Amino acid sequence: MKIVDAKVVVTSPGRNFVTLQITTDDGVTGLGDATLNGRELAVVSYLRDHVAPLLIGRDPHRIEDAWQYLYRGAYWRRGPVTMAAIAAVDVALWDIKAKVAGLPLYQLLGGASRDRIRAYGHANGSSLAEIFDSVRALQERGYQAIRIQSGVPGLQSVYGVHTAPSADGSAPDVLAQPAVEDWDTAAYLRYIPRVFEAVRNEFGPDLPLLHDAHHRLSPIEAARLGKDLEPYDLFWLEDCTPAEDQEALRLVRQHTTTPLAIGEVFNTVFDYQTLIDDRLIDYVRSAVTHFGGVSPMKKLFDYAGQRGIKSAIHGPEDISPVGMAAALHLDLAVHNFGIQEYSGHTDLTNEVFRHAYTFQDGYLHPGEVPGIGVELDEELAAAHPYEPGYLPVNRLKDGSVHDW
Ligand code: EZ4
Ligand code: CO
Repeated sequence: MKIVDAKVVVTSPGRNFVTLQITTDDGVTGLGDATLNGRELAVVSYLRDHVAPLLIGRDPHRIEDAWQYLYRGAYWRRGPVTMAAIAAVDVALWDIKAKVAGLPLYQLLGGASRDRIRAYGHANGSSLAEIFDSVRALQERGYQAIRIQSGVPGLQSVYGVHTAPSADGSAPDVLAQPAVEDWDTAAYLRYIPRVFEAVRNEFGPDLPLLHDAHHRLSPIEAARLGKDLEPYDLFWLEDCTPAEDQEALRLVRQHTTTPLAIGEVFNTVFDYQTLIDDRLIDYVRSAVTHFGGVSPMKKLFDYAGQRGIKSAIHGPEDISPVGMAAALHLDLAVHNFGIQEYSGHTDLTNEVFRHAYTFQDGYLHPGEVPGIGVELDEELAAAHPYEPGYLPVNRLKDGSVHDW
C-alpha cells in the first residue's frame, strides 16, 4: 500500500478545525485532527508545505517509522505546531490501519479494558444560582462528574464562565481580536473555596467535582488553594501553575492532598519527566491532537501507569470530533484510564464530522466502526470556511499581562 494524497481541510462550523485526510492507492482514507486553537494556520502550513510532500509514496502501515521520521527527521523538535501536525499524521495512519484490519482502533491498542468511558462536563456561572442550574442541566444530560468554573466578584469575565450560551451550552471563546479579560488572584483565592462549599452542600458528597485554575497561580498560591479545597473532596485541581515549570508542582504537592492534574498544553513526554518520575501529579491531561497522536499517548500512559498516575485526555470543544474519537479508542484500551473531558460539539460540527462515538448516561463509547469511526463531509466543511480567531488574553488591574 502507498499513500497517494494528503489533504488539509480547514473548516469553521462555529469554530475552526484543521483536519488531515490521507488517502492510499487502494482508496482507503484516514483522518487526523491538527486543530491548534487560535494558531490554526501555522499547523496548516506545516502540514501542507512541509509534511504532505514527505508522505506521498510512503507505506501507510509503517506508523512508528513515519512518526520517528517526522519527529527526529525535522531536526527541530517538539512544540505545539510540530506536534499537532505529527499527531494528525499518526491518527490518520492508525485510522487507515484499523480500517484495513476491519477493526475499531481500540482493538489494535490491546482491546477494551473497560466497557464504557466516564466523562466529565463543564458547569459554570457567575453566581451560585447560575452554577447550580448549570450543574443540574448537566446532570439531566447524564453527566456523573462535573467541572465547576465560577465568576469572581469584582471581575468582569473569567475563564470557563460563559455569558451567552450557544447550541451546545457553551459560548465561543474565540474572537477576531483577542478579548481582554481581567484577573485578580487574591479575589479568586478568597472566593473559590466558598463556591465549592456551596456546591457540596447543594449536591452532596458523592458527585465528583473538578476545577481548572488554568495556569494562573504561583506555587504557593496553588498550595493554598489545594489546602482550602480539601474539605470539599475534589476529584482534581487542574493546571494550577504555569505549565512550563515542573518544579512548581513539587511545592504544591508538599502542601496538599487535593489530587493534581496537568498537561493540556504539553506536547511531549519530556514535559512530564519530573512530574511522573517524582509522582508530583495524579492525572496526565494531554490531548491526542497536541501530543503527537495515539502512538506517543499510549507510551505516555504506560509510563504514567508505572507510578500509579492515570489518564485524563483533554477534550474541550476545540478538539475536533476526529481528535475526540482517537482519544476514546485510547480511553477504552488503556488500563490506567482516569476520566475523559467531554463537552460535546454543536449539531453542525457533528454533521461535518459524522462520528460513531456515543454519549449516554454520563459515559462515552467509541463505537464499533472500523478505524476511528469518523467521516468528514467535505462539501459541508467547504461551506464553512476558516474564520480568523484568537483566544482571550488576561490583564491584571495595573494593566500587565497575566496567564490566561
Ligand atoms: O482553555 O482548550 O480543560 N480545558 C481547558 C480548555 C482550554 C482550551 C484552549 O483552547 O482548559 O477549555
Ligand atoms: Co484545562
